[in-house]
Parts: sequence; structure tokens; C-alpha cells
Amino acid sequence: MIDLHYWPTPNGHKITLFLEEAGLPYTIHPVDIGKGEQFRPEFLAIAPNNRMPAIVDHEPAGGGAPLAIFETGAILLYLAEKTGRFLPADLPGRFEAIQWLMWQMGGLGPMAGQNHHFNIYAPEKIPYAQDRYVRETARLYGVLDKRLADRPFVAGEYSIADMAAYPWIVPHEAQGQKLDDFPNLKRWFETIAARPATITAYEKGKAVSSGNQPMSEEQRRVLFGTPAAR
Ligand SMILES: N[C@@H](CCC(=O)N[C@@H](CS)C(=O)NCC(=O)O)C(=O)O
Repeated sequence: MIDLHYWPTPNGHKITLFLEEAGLPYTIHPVDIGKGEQFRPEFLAIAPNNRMPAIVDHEPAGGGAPLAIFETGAILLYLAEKTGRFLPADLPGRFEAIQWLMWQMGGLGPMAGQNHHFNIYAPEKIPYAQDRYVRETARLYGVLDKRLADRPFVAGEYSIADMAAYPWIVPHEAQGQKLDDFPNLKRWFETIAARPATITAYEKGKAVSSGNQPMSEEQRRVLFGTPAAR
């Protein structure tokens, strides 16, 4: 059994996408990041960066003690290795998927995250920052669109690279993007959205929190004003 420490945000959805696709049994442990639950000592013991998601696998491959993993890129790689699924087996194919996973972790995720921050959450509107991240998000959408021009998924077959990127395209309107400007990306997005595992993953997210309420001052203070735990 896998314990998933989770809140339904783009990074959280990446892991439920995988777990639902693979049919692995898991238990969701909500980490309400607006209430500061990511700073609880028991969560920090498995995720020292005070960011969710994180997993604990009570039956790691090869036996041994329960294994805790944080960082979604590492979690997706671990789950792919554990199940032998959603990561090509051949060396070139594997590294195609891994390099696009790293592209998401180092590019699309952080840039779209800053886009959300300056356009949705920041109490002070800074046009330079808003524009900078909308344009950088558009550039990254363009890179992905081009990549998808001659293949159905980022690394050929549906893989952890797609699962990492998809949840960051879901809020495209809030990011100031129009999918009609990126036709290959749009086709890819609609294909993944229609997968039964995607539908279930997002339904499970809604059961944990429906999101969408405006952020309170207290949530803003917790999320954007809390120093690292010592
Ligand atoms: N690079 C990390 C990012 C995780 C992350 O930023 N999680 C956010 C939610 S999407 C979080 O837990 N935020 C809590 C906070 O900012 O205190 C990963 O991929 O796991």
C-alpha cells in the first residue's frame, strides 16, 4: 500500500494520474497547504522541503523498510520503476521521457507556478512580472506544441513526462493562454483529459477539496510568508 500525502494542486494531480493509470492501491492523506499542514513535523519527516506531494511505499520493490519520497519527478520515476510502466524500456526512449520530465520540473512547472503567483495570488500587481511569466509560459507551451507535432505523446507512448506536464496545462486560461494557439498541444490535452484514469484522478481531487474559493489572508500568509522550518 502507498500513502499519498496530497492536496489537489497541479503537482498533487501528477501522482494521482499515475496511481490511477497503474491501478496501484493507495490511501490519500490530505495535506491542506492553506492551513499550513505541510509544516507539521510528521510531514517534514518525509518531505523536508515543506511541499507536497510525497509518498510512503510500505511495500518497496525488493522488500525492506517503508520508503518515503518527495519531489514529483522522483516520485514518478520511482513509480515507473516499481511498476515497469509509463517509462520506455529502451535506453533512448527512457531518456526521451526523462528529459521531458526534467523540462517540466525545471521549466513548465516553476514558470507556470510564478505565472499563477503574480497573476492570481500576489496582493500587489506588478505588470512586468505578470507579463514576464505569461510570455515565458507561452514560450514553453510553444515548445511542447512543436514536440507534439509528429507524435501522440511527449515521448511516443503515454508516459510520466505527459503526466507531469498535463496538470500544468489544465489551468491554461488562468495562465493567460489559449489552447487554440497551440493545436498539437490542444489535441494532446483533450486526449489525456478523456482518459478514464485522468477523470478519476481529478474526481478524487475534488473529493479532497473543491478549490476555487478565493484565498484568505491567513492562507496567503501561510503559503507566501512562512520561512523554511528549522
Ligand atoms: N518541485 C516540487 C514542487 C511541489 C510544490 O510546489 N507543491 C506546492 C503545491 S503545488 C506546495 O506544497 N506548496 C506549499 C507551500 O508553498 O508551502 C515537486 O515537484 O514536488
